[in-house]
Parts: sequence; C-alpha cells; structure tokens
Amino acid sequence: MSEKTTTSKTGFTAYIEVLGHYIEESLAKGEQLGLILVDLDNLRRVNTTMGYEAGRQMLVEAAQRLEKICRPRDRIIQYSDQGFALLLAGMHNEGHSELAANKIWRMFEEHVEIVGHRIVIEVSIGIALCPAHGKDASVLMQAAEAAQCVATATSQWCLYTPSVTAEATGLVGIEAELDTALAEGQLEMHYQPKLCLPDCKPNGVEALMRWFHPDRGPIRPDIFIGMAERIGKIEDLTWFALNTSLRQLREWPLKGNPFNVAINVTPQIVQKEEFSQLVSNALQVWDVEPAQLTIEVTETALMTKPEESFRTLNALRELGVRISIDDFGTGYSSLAYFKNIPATELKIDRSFVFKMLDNAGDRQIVQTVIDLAQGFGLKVVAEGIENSETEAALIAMGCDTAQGFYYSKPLSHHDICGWLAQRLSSCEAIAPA
Ligand code: G
Ligand code: G
Ligand code: MN
Repeated sequence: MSEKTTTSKTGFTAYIEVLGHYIEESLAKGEQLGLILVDLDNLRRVNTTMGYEAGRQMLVEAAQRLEKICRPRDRIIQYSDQGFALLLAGMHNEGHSELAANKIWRMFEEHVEIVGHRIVIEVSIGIALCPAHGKDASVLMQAAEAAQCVATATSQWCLYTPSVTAEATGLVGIEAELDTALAEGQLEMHYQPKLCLPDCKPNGVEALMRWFHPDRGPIRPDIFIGMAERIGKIEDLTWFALNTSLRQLREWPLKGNPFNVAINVTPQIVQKEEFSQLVSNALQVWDVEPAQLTIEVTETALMTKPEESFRTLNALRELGVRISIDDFGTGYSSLAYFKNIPATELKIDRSFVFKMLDNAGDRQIVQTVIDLAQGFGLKVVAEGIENSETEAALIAMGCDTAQGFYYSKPLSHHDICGWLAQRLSSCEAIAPA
C-alpha cells in the first residue's frame, strides 16, 4: 500500500478537513474535483462469518485496487469502517469521473482470495463533483452520499444529479432545519414493542425518533442522526429522546406490569463523562426506576473510544440502568473486550434474523449469540422478526426477547397506548390463574 492511502480510520472530522483543503485548492486553480465514495457492502458480513482477519485483508485488497486508478495528485481516505473516499484532483469533466467509477466497478467484479475463500468485494459507488454539486466539504459529501444511496438501491455506480437527491432522500440542506425541528415540535418518539418469549407478553419498547418535516414529510433517523452528530446537535436530540420517553412511559396503560423503555445513543454521547449524570437527572425528574430504562449502544460505538465508553456504561450500570448492545454481531469487538462490557442485553442484528431460516451461516450466528448471552447471564433480543416461522425457530433456539414487524412496527405514543392496553389484557386473559 502506498502513502496515497490513509488506511487507518482518520475519523470523520479529519477527513472532512482534508476534503476541505482539496476543495479550496481546486477552486483556487479553477479546476474540478471529483469525489467518489466506495463502500464495501459485504465487509460486515465477511467480518462476522469469516473473522476479522478476513475483513482486514478485504480492506487492504480494496485499498490496493483503488490505488490503481489514482494519479499522483489524487488521494484515498478510509473515512468510515467500510467506506473509502477518492479525491480526484483536476478532473476534466463529468465523463472522466464516470470513467473512473466504471473502472472501479469492473475491478471489483474480480474475485479475491481471502483466508482460503474466493469472494467478491461488493461495493456501492457514489460520485459528486466540485464545484457543480457543492463548494464545501459537507455539501459535497452529502451529494456523494445521496448518489451512493441510489447506487446501493440499483446495484450500480451513480453520479449525483439533483433528481438523485429527490430520489434518495430529498435531503441536501436540511442540516440547518434541525434546530427548527426541535423548537417547533417536529420531532416525535415512536415505540416498537419488545416481547418476552415464548409467551409473547410485551415487557418493553425501543424508542425510535421520527422527524415529521412540514414540507418534506417523514425523515428517518438513519439520515438525520448522523447529521446531528456532525453538526453538534446530537446532545439536544438525545436529551429530547430521553425526556420524552421517560415522560410518556409514565402514561402507558401498564397495569402494574414491569416495563422498560430503550433509547438509542450514538458513540459521541456514550463517550461523554457527564452522560450518566444527565440520565440520573432525567430519571429523577420523571420519577422512573433506573431498571425501567435501557441504553442501547452499538458494538462498533464502544470500539471507537473503549475506555471512555466503558467508564460511562459502568456509571450507568451503577445507577441500575440497563445496557443493551445493539446490532450485535456486526461489529469488531473481540471476546476479550466483550467480557468487560457492562452489558445486560445483546440484540442480534436484524440482518442475521431476516435470513436465518434460509441461511445456515446466519442461523449459526444467531445461535452463537444466544449461547454467548446465556453463558454470560445476559438477556438476548432478536430484532427484525417478520413472521411466525422465525419466531418459532428463535423460541426453539432459546432466545428470550422478540422485536419485529411481525408484532408491530414502531408506533406513536397514542398508538402504543392502544396496542399495550389490548395486548396486556389479552395476555392476562390467557395467563394461567
Ligand atoms: O427506526 P429506524 O429504522 O428508522 O431507525 C434507524 C436507525 O436510527 C436505527 O439504527 C436506530 O438505532 C437509530 N435511531 C432511531 N432513533 C434514534 C434516537 O433517538 N437516537 C439515536 N442515537 N439513534 C436513533
Ligand atoms: O439499529 P436499530 O436496532 O436501533 O434499528 C431499529 C430499526 O429496525 C427501527 O427503525 C425499526 O423500524 C427497524 N425494524 C424493527 N423491526 C423490523 C423488522 O421486523 N423488519 C424491518 N425491516 N425493520 C425492522
Ligand atoms: Mn436500537
């Protein structure tokens, strides 16, 4: 690998800075800059099915292939766990960037041998040009990401056009509107039930944020949460999620049943020392028992700054708050790390649950996570259950909690009240005296 590639993860901020310099230079010289994002779509899967060494080799192979299309002034940066950005300086026109994307696409059609397996590195490629699609780093990045969204959906590379934005999400430029969203009550928490297996009695919900934009309609959190992190609004949103969830929990018709609400937090939040104090304050304000609150954090989030994250999670555990490791199985934690995570619950990522009936590898991962959880005395939640066959298989495998569209989609506060009233009374009706 040459010095053209930054293989260690530099962090998003550092990456945006470099992109900013490239943009400035291109604008000063009156040149065009091409930004090509290449995501390795099957990296997570390779990590979990073939081991992390395989994933590492896949990243190295990908970087080597990408270097082949780089000229001396170009730069490759690994800007996320599975994403590379190519900064192509002095592009002549759109056609050139398309040529480059085509080349990348064809290079990745070739198999690679990794730890004794022949695999294809699946990529999605999004392209944006400066100045045509953006003259600052975050706008240009958004355009390339929007193009990449379309590329993923269509299994092709995609060059940004304004219609791509509409097609992907319609979202370039909404950053500034997030403030208004909070102030004007456009944000809501929705709640998806979690049920005890095998009797399917609800014992909690996962709180999921929704943004109902007056013009653009509903916007999903996987779009605006990352954005909030980048622009320094994530604390406000987390505070909103925490307080709204605890307040509404008190209004649900629980009839004395033990019940828990889980909120999702991002890496930045879980690394903050004061987060446990904020949680403690919120619990007091709403007079909710700590054990009624779960903090969901992804496995990968813990790995970015393990020391800080573990300290916060330990403090939360001391309060009596529950800790759930979200998307478990897709991250990078080794067992040595894992044994130190102060978790109370593992959530099996829905990508494994979806395919577990047809795919022996996925089924094995599900069983392994269940066994791991039981071995460590943790609860285990399967998310993404969409049918009764999957439910039956999970019960047989010893899974203790279920979540998925099969039971319910995330519901508004009003609708979850109705759902819970009905479910809890029908559970009572069939419970043995
Ligand atoms: O509900 P939906 O599929 O749209 O959620 C998409 C992603 O957004 C999920 O990974 C979920 O964890 C995340 N998410 C949803 N609500 C919140 C929230 O309030 N805070 C954070 N940090 N993430 C959330
Ligand atoms: O990453 P996280 O686990 O926080 O993501 C939760 C998201 O998963 C929610 O946005 C929710 O809409 C989605 N989800 C929950 N159950 C199902 C399901 O059965 N099928 C699908 N496709 N998505 C689901
Ligand atoms: Mn979650």
